[in-house]
Amino acid sequence: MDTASLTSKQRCESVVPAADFTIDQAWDSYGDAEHDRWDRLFQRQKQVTGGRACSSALTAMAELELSPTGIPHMGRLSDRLEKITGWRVVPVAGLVPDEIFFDHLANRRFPAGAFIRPEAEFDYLQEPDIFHDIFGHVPLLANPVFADFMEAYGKGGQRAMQLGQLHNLARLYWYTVEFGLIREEGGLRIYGAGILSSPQETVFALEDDSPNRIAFDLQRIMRTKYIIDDFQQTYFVIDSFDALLDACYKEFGNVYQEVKDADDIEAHETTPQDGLMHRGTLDYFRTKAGL
Ligand code: HBI
Ligand code: FE
Repeated sequence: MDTASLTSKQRCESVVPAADFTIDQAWDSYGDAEHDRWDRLFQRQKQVTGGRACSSALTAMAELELSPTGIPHMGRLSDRLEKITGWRVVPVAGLVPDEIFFDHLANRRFPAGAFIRPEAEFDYLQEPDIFHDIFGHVPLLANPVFADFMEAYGKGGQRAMQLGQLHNLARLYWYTVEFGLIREEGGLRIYGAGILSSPQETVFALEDDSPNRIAFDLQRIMRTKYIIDDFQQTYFVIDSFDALLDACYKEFGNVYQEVKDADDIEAHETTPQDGLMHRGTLDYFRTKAGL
């Protein structure tokens, strides 16, 4: 098949992955339109994350030479990242099975989608593409403490699967790695990749009165449900990456035991024990639901 005329999404869907679900990025086969789309996504997001992304992400962008000069070559990007924290970025066709995902993280390999979203999904897509994974996740992997957290998460994931409590750990990933906020000198900032790669949620997460903003609490997060197809109704705030790592550097087995029989908490709910930094009005969600 003439792969030159395929979009990167079609190519990813047609290749047979290796046993660890990695594929060849085939960097030479991206079309000009796809490189241009990366540049437009990058320029828009770079502009909106200024003053809103955490300082670590902003400095890493420069260190890793992430720029609007076309889709990055993951091997060359990994050579730069590896020098800083030992992490590499490995191309995959899309979501990989949990145990494969955890094994990669436990070995300092971040699986990144090798396809870029089609123009029709420019503003929102369900599945992580190369822009979400590289613009959203990779800069934080250059932060040594967060890099340690991500490796520990991978190892914790393997254990959670053995205990059958993966859903508790997936919530930790969701409310930190994907949608986490951090307190900095100048105020709240973003480190979650799902926010960093979304122009609308970058503003909403920090500035809208609708969502709750609650101080990070490991057990509380593991009990909290989340929504996947809209802005978050609650964001959790860490004081620092050291605080996140310290909170998670404990025997997860005990934590799983503690949350095992506890009731789930709905995504929009607050509880009396919460370190409530902002009680959301939930207006955005009520309007959306036509309430
Ligand atoms: N696969 N490529 C990819 N990227 C992810 O972020 C990802 C995944 N598989 C599973 C997964 N995330 C989540 O279930 C994690 O919470 C484990
Ligand atoms: Fe992600």
